Amino acid sequence: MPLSPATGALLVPLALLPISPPGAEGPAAPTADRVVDARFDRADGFVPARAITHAPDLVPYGSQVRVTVGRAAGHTTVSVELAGVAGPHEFPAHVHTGGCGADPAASGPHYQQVAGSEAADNEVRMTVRTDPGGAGVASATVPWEFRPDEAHSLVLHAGIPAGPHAAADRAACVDVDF
Ligand SMILES: [Cu+2]
Repeated sequence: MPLSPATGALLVPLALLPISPPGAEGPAAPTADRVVDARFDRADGFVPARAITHAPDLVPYGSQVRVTVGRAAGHTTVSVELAGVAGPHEFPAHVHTGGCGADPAASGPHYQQVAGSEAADNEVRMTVRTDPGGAGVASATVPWEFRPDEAHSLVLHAGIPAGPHAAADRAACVDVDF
């Protein structure tokens, strides 16, 4: 069905509204923070979710996440804010290479700046410690910038001591194009 002229006239100005803060425009864009706000949902929903929970007991449907990626002077800072999740709890959080999927393993291995390096800051890792109300914040800064199109998710691990890197330990996943 074609849009009525009135509807079209309304849509065009809305589409042109700036969605970034004024400072994010123009040449300054590469240093602007990138923000992903999402609510965790099931992986097999009718509308593909940007944030998927694999463990609703720890990360309930509807709980919230904000991931902020900031770059400055060759450094990258990744911040994670959680609300409405289990607490108090410690969620190890890492940047992974793959996108999120119904299979927790879809997010793939950790992104590494230098493949195979054991350097402490070779990966983006942090631990989000939530309060009794299920809110928590953490951030990590590394002295490099992501290679384009090689890091696609932030994974929240359940923090199960027996399996820190098993797919079963992946409690939730957020799609972020770092
Ligand atoms: Cu991980």
